[in-house]
Amino acid sequence: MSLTLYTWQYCPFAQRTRIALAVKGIAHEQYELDITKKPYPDWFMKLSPNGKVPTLVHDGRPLYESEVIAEYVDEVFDGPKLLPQDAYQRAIVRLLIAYGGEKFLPLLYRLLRNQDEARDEELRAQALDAWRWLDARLREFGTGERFLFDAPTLAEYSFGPFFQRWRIVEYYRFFEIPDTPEFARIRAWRDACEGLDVVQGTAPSTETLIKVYADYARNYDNAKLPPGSRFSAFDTQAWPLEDRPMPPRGLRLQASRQAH
Ligand SMILES: N[C@@H](CCC(=O)N[C@@H](CS)C(=O)NCC(=O)O)C(=O)O
Repeated sequence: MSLTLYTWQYCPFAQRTRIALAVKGIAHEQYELDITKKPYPDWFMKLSPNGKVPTLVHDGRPLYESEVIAEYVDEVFDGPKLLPQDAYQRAIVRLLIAYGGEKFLPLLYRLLRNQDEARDEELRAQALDAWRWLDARLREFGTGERFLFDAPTLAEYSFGPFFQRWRIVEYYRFFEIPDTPEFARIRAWRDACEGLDVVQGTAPSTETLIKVYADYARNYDNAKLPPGSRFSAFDTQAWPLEDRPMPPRGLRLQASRQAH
């Protein structure tokens, strides 16, 4: 059996795949794609026509989209189940994951990339609505104390990486979840997801994520070079993380131009 994961260590979706493989205990090769070097090699585009990590190649057969990969891995390999046995619970896990990809994460990027400080409050309020929605779903469908159900599932393994990335927005856009009863369930779930060993063990530190996503705070995504920068913040080879100071909180393009 051969299994190779094409990954990028800072990507929350690739982390979901790394978590799935770690929970199942599946030995595999890992190939770190340099997402700052475009166009990607032809051989990679043949495996992954959307040009995205994660991409998993199992016995020569490629697969992409982290949710699809996780379910495939769960079906094909032995080890602890990533999805619940119960069909209704499985559906709820998928429902939450769909919301994560379609709503929860895009709101994170919108707030992080916002350059108009006057709009921060509105975007923070929209983001809080999404957290509130999740809190309500956890109360509606959850049967667990801290996890959604009794034991972690793909819901926790998917949202763990997302919650870790919300820390970036706390830093750059002063986003906070109010410490009120209204958010008690989602806070407890966030802490439970982030606290899982497998989530922590597959993620860079918060400080590293803050440094790597500094260009997003200046609205330059996916390794695009902001004016005046020699290197993309994604380019940890050309610009080693240990050589970088912590970027200022509230960073935006305008502020960073003034700073240099
Ligand atoms: N829906 C995809 C999203 C994957 C994704 O957006 N990966 C990003 C890194 S976080 C990527 O490969 N970006 C490279 C590019 O767009 O060039 C999944 O769940 O796998």
